[in-house]
Amino acid sequence: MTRTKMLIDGVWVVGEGDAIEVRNPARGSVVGTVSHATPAEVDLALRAARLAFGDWSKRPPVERARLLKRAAHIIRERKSDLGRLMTSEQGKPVNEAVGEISKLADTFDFYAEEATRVFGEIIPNDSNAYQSLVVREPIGVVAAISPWNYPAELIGWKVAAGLTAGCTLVVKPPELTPLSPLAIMECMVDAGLPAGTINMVTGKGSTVGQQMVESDIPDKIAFTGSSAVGLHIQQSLKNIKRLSLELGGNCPMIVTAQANLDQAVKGAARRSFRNCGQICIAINRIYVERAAYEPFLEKLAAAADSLVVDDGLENPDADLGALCSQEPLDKTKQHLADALERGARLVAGGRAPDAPGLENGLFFRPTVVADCSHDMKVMTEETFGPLVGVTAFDKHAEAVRMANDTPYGLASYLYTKNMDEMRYYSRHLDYGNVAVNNVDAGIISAPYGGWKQSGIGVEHAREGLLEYLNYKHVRLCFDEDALQ
Ligand code: TAP
Repeated sequence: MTRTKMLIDGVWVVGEGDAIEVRNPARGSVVGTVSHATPAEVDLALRAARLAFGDWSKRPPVERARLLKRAAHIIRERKSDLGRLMTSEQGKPVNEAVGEISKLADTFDFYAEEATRVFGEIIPNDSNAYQSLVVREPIGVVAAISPWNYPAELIGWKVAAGLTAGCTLVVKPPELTPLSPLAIMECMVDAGLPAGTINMVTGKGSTVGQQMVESDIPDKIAFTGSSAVGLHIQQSLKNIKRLSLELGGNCPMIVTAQANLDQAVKGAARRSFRNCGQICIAINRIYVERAAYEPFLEKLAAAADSLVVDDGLENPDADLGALCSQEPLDKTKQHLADALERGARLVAGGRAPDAPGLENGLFFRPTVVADCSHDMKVMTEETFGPLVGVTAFDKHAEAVRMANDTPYGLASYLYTKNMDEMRYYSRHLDYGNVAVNNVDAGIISAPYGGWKQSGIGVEHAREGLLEYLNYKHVRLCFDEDALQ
């Protein structure tokens, strides 16, 4: 099997390191190989980005925007192939993968449009002889590192915002899903991105990623991944750099007795089980006001049982495909066993699907456990699998206390039709995102980031672009008297 090449300084290189096999988690078969980048190759990529920065950062924004729009167009043209490639390495059903590719193209278009709207400010001084200009300039070289659950989008947020700002990048895709990110790089090269502006080196985070973090070349690290690795990255920096960390979550949903129960159940099933729960903003735990508790549980169990779990290549519109690797599957089973041992009630799932043809894949049915308490892992740790815990509450203050009882602060969800409840909960939930009567907490046009151990900085929106820019204060002194 030929190795898929890495992109360094505009050249596709095989790489001199060991081969890494990429597997289809639905079948266990090898779908491709990539190289483990050597330290010299990582260094070459970082140096190429540094060299390319001079030209790229000086180009007029409209020119950078034109290239990003062309990349968006090419990505859309190739979305079916890119989607199938993603499914073959990540496991999500093809329709979902193609949807992710479309959102990636939208991200490029969004930031291409923002490119020409990076304004500065004019600030009056104490004396009329002076004026302060505040201008924004690109930070420099960015090392971008991202995980496997959304192989295209999470890289896209960094690449689109970074390139728009005038930065150059070296990207390390996840070891489990490097093929679709490399194919996206091909789109960018075909769009005409100059050599060195965007580079991609493959390999393990603990070596390739760590080298990028420790190198003194990048001016910024843009990282999405677990809180443990995010903290490790923060602690391993060897010089001062800008840092964005988009980290883990442990996201609560609150359903009051005033909610539209059918809508709440639909939202709960979607955000607990989409992408097999392997999403940082997945609903991990649900608190339901006691009057609505049993009806909600009954409907959620039925909704979970109705979801189709299948090989995502064979069945593009399945609801759930395979989990991406053994690790989230094992964690799901551990959290389920822990909950049942501590007295939770299994109301849906709890096992692998029994359909023929799925025996070699990493599949698990969407699973709901009820009557949970806060000593269970399902309620306090991020499962990152198709498992959700549910419990009842009596007082709104109690629901807020339980929802906030976590070191994380990424996203929270509320279902109610009562305006006072909307106001109360959205004010008291300690989260970077609160979605009310919907479960789409992250949209490209609004800032998206976590509080507490869920990270620092934001992605998406104008604010996500500002993360790649430095302020420069230019203080001007005029001499109007000389004109008299
Ligand atoms: P991690 O293990 O943290 O890996 C994320 C990335 O970091 C991978 O590319 C990994 O490389 C790399 N990495 C690992 N060790 C590194 C090191 N020492 N230095 C530099 N890079 C290193 O996360 P994961 O388990 O793959 O992803 C799931 C986690 O990501 C969850 O906690 C989830 O909540 C979080 N997540 C957060 C968000 C947002 S927006 N907040 C979005 C998606 C996911 P390899 O994989 O190649 O080893």
